[in-house]
Amino acid sequence: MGRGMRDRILDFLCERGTLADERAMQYLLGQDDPIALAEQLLRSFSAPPLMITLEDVVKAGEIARAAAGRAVSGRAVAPLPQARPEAPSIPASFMRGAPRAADVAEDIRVLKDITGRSTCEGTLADFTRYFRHRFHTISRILRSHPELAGALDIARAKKLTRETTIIGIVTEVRTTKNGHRILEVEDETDSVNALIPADSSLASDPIVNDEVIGVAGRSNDRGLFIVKSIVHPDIPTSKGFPRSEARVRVAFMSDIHVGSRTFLADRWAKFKDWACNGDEVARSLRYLVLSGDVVDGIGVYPHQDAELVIDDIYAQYEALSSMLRELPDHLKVILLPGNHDAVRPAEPQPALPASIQKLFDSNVMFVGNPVTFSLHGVRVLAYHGRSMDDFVSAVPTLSYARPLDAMREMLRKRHLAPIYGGKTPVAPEAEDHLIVDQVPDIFVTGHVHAAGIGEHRGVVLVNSSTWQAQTSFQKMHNIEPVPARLPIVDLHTGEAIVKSF
Ligand code: D5M
Ligand code: ZN
Ligand code: FE
Repeated sequence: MGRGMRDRILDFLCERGTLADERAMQYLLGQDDPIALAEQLLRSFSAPPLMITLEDVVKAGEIARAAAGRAVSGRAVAPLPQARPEAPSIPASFMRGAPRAADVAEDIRVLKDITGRSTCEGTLADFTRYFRHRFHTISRILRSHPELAGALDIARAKKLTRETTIIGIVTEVRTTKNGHRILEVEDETDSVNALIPADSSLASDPIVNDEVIGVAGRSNDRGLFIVKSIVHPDIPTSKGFPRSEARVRVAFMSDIHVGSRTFLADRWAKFKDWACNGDEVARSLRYLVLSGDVVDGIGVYPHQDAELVIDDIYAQYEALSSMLRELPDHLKVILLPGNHDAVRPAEPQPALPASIQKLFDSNVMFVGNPVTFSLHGVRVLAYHGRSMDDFVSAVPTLSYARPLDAMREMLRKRHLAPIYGGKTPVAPEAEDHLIVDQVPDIFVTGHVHAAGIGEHRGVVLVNSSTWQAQTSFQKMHNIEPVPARLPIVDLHTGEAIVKSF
């Protein structure tokens, strides 16, 4: 179908306050009746997103299929393009000079963890207090930026016509028919519609609901605040790596999904053999961080029971415990929960309960999700990463295949899960524990079953891999996992590698 249909679809979506990204558009164009499908698609949202993605289309199709008991369209959805990061070969510098981890005393300090400190009951007062804490904490970070030192209350800035700066929480993001973006920005005094012109270079900045930003611009006579620039809190540019004295290494895993039919026992066996009898790198591993979804759990997604080989939650953790027991004694395991684990799903999640902890040896330490701890003075922020589901659906330029990009946004926004009310359940604690208040040296997430290492302003980024092959649920969602990769970071140099099994 030609341009005519593309324009009709765009007009149809625009009139309803939304747009489709290119892949969603291509999919719609390939259908027999794109407008009817688009209409059906819009019905699947309580409020349409700024930009509809292919994932949204696929999901809406599944919901419709389940409801109608038949396919929306006979045609198959083209598989999503996936990046397949190949592990770089391990550099020689990583192979030499590291001490044996067994000779280095453990040095772990937990710096921030909700475990045992949860106070929230989920009342309306809790929510108000939660958002006020978010606003104040991130505002303080923003005010340390010289361009925001003189930021005004929104009520005052609305009365002035000269250029001013404001700080507020984004309560809504929408796009006008003409492609301008309007952010509703609120502080404790008032709120204002801030307009980002369609031709502005800021148009591609991924701004999401409930993040706190600084805005420079000026009020016009029609009550709009015309945006000149946007300031994200971000982290300082000048951060160096702290270089621990001990040259030991930390390895990262997540999403082992023990109990699942698709758990990759053979790849795990290769990892275990290497960890126990391997090279100098294996011998230099002192810590293993498990960032959630360590077991598959029970009843986490529809018809999961058909995909389980261990259908008892305790038996799943017992199996994991046996696997960890076979690893070298000096490898200290730090374990946080994810959305498949047996603890409340609302974030911040406390550590697994005592009834599960007692199944493990003392070399396993249980912490909450997220958690900040230090290893030999190197600060690690570990977060399972559920909010990436919300980032990927809210921001067209982010994808499941590129988790490091979403992680960079978390650091820029100084918040692990800014979007409230999406797929990530957030508990309104007295303080917002998902704020990145202390700048980490290493930031790790899992959840998306990819693998990668990177860097953002001196912070080492790690997305840890899975030990589970594609499930039928992931197949439906076109999620192509990159399993059995082990990111490893040197605590002395900050150097990171990924080893494949
Ligand atoms: O998540 C495994 C993968 O599946 C990860 O990429 C997120 C994705 N995922 C999880 N839940 C959903 C829903 N509801 N829609 C789309 N994609 C999803 P895991 O946490 O292991 O199940
Ligand atoms: Zn997972
Ligand atoms: Fe997960």
